[in-house]
Amino acid sequence: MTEEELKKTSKFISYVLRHYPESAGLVLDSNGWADIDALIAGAQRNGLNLDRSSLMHIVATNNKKRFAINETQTLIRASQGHSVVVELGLIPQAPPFILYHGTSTRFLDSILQQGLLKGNRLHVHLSADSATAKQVGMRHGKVVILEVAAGQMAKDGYVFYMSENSVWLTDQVDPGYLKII
Ligand code: HQG
Repeated sequence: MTEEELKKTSKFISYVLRHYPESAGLVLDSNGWADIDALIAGAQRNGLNLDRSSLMHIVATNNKKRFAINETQTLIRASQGHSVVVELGLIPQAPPFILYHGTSTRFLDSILQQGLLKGNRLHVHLSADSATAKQVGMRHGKVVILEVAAGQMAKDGYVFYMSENSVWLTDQVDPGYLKII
């Protein structure tokens, strides 16, 4: 596969494992796992040239380590970013004092009023460093980075998780914990 094909296929896998498994004829179990052979067949039906070795290559080289494989190498799931309801079995973890969220300036008024909301996804996504937050925010337009007082939130009883690929997750962030930087 060319770099372009790898990227396109990786996006397809994210899409089906996070949002629309039925579009590839997949059923996720309650923990978000899908059968690898079924995913390969579904990708092929959607015109992608995927086989087991290229799938394993995509999983191993994905720049954000977006996908996890089970021990017997029969199942695959996305490590975060779902809109379908799955139980990832994440264990609450004490966050660093400060986390970051990159977003677009066009969302700012709403965010400063309502706080960060998870929208369609299962969690609000936060980054451990501002450079990552900048990249996340740039996907949406003119970027603005918010500092999140995660340490204070934890003291106030909010729960944080870290996904298997090191994205910080929480349910919501009230405006009082946000600061534009
Ligand atoms: C914004 C990528 C208005 C929020 C990234 C964001 C991440 C509000 C957008 C993962 C709002 C949702 C998730 C409010 C939040 N009013 N807008 N009250 N609260 N928003 O894509 O965090 O590459 O669903 O700021 O790296 O950008 O796909 O979330 O701009 O980890 O693996 O609503 O996706 O990972 O956008 O990104 P998204 P996100 P992958």
